[in-house]
Amino acid sequence: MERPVNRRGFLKGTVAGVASLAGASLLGPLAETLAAGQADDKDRPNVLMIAVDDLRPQLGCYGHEQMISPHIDALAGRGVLFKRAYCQVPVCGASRASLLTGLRPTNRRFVTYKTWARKDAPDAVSLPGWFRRQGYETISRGKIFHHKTDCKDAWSTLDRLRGFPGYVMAESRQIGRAYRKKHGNSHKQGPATECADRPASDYPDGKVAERCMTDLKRLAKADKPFFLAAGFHKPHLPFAAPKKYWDLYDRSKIDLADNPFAPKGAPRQALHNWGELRGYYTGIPANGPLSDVQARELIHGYYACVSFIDAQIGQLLAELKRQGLANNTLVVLWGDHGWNLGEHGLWCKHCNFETSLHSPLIFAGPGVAEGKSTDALVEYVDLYPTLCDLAGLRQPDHLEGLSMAPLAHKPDRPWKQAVFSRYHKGESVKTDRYRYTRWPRQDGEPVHMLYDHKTDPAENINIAADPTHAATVTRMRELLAAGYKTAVPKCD
Ligand SMILES: [Ca+2]
Repeated sequence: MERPVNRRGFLKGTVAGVASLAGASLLGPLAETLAAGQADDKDRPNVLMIAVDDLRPQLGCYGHEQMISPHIDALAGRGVLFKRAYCQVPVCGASRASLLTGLRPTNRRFVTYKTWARKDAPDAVSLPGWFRRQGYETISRGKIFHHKTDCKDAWSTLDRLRGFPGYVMAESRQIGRAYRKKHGNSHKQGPATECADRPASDYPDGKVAERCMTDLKRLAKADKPFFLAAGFHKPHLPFAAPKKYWDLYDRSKIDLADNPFAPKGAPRQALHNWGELRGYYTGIPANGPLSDVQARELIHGYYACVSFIDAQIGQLLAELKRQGLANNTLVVLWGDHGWNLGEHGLWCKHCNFETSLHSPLIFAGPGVAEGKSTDALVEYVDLYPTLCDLAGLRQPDHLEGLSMAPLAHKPDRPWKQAVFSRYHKGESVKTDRYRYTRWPRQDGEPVHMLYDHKTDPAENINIAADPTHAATVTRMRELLAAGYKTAVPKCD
């Protein structure tokens, strides 16, 4: 059931959004005023942006019944769950830089985890920077940009807690130090998992939640709107979470991936040796698969971290409500990319499969339908224009995404034909039915893969070389070449 929206909420949530598609002149003076960013500051909704590092849609609200994520599920229950949202780049720094600048990756821009938004896109005003210019108090807690000082002028307050690796046990840290010393490699870490009988407040992510709750108490009395960004570090490796969240799951009942093998016919460019995980002191070989025991422990750790962060988010949202802010605060939750939990024989992100690209996205608040979900294809580059529209701010000219505000109000409307992602030189496009990924040709032969999500949703058989699918390959290749500007929905 949709929440009744008042006139202001409706205008902010829908008409201003449609304005970006159809032209503000059709929509009347109040909508134009809001769309043009001329409303009074005090009338604007606040924004609570919740970023969760390495969170794939492994949540109850995405149909994973074994997951214990009641607070994120409840957030979806009072907003819109985007069931088919995709990151632009499946690696932390690049994904965040793209999302937070509203620009898409290229083969030169937003490539690796070390990406700096400010260096790769020096002329683009970032999402928090744009809100700050419009009179918002902007606060960053925890991990928002990958680098703590990236676009630092975007924030009224910048508080980057030391969140990595996030161990709480001295023993874990000592193992890490010894491992680095032994290998002479600063990237070596301690154990890949840590289960400690310690309170959330001992962890960086517990502190992120606590400090954001303190912010909300103060902001509730402030005379200007806020943009509060809460950046949680887990479930990024290492999977360090309080024991009580490990205890939520029975390890013996945790299922392993049912496709722990490379897809049939996948090119070598599609796969990797999950070097990120192999850098942890886990006793795993430098090459080759994990044992089932190790795989099950890692999945258990990932689940524990998801439930741990879910609890922190629950506290934050409860404080939002306690302070009387829930009705006038837009809440958006995103991961920053997907994660492989053994599917395709892979761990971590860094690839062009659904497991790495499919990402969680939930919107709730004024102008957003209540308790709805949508199958529309959307992208993380769409977040920036969406938040502008829902807050009644004009969009800056450089944005390359499309506002989802019309979709947030009416989740079943027709939407994009395709969404686009890339990882290094592999460019990928997803339509309703297919995912096609292409790398630069080698030796005159195309290097590509095509998956039919209708018959093969787990992406186990690359059908790009199958002559019966030649027409689809051609169509997908043309779609990839035509790019995102041709894949937008038609106005209605
Ligand atoms: Ca990440």
